[in-house]
Amino acid sequence: MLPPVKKDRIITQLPQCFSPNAALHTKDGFHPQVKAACQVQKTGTVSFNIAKVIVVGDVAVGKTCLISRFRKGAFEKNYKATIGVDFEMERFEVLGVPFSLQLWDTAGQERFKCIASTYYRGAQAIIVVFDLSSVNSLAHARQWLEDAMKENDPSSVLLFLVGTKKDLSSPDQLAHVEQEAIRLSEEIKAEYWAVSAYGVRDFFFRVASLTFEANVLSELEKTGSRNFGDIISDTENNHKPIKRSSNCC
Ligand SMILES: Nc1nc2c(ncn2[C@@H]2O[C@H](COP(=O)(O)OP(=O)(O)OP(=O)(O)O)[C@@H](O)[C@H]2O)c(=O)[nH]1
Ligand SMILES: [Mg+2]
Repeated sequence: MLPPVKKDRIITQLPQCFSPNAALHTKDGFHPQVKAACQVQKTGTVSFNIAKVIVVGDVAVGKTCLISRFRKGAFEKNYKATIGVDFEMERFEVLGVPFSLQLWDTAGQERFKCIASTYYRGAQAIIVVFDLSSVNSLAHARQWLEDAMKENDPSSVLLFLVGTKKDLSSPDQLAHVEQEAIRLSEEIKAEYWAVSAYGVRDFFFRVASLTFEANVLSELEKTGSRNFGDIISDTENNHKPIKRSSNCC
């Protein structure tokens, strides 16, 4: 039997996006259907209590630090390249329902790309990481996304574009790169975040909340409780449609 979820992994409210200009949606709470389903404990089955998340991006942009900072609260200064792929599981409780993120941390080094890409399939969220102090790493983000999308269903996967090493950028540099990153996020329908390895909790809470919400809505659709298409294009409620075509990049 699993131990209870840690107190600091309990999510009772939808965390806000980083930038309303580049968000998957800007509603200030979980979808009413999701809240209702959780209340009546329709969500107690296992099929959507877990989400696979893959983390991709150039070498040394900070993918491993992003995850380890959240999981262990530690920041590793010395660079240790990921070999192939690493796997971590993080448990949450969202609206009273146990929920886990399977975090797949892939290697950025070219020579491991082939191995790492075999783990891309079946992702519910893709986190494309770039270094805010390296414009090149942002330019490569599109290619990472394209590769990861080949193995996934573009109409349902949630995308996050995350700039790391915020602490290393000057305000001017940051403003310039962020403008580009937000433009790209809008284009590929990703949610944009800028973080440093010193503070990543809000970001992972948002990933957990949005994947949870998407899983529950998808399950409700499967069971015929409502039409999923109505939810994601509900612009009246500030939902931005997340449906995208397979040639989005
Ligand atoms: N200052 C600063 N350094 C960071 C930050 N995040 C990562 N680093 C440093 O960047 C280097 C690379 O970090 P990793 O997390 O190992 O990079 P990675 O993307 O996992 O690299 P690969 O596994 O080779 O693809 C390390 O030396 C980290 O200490 C950050 O937010 N701020
Ligand atoms: Mg790594």
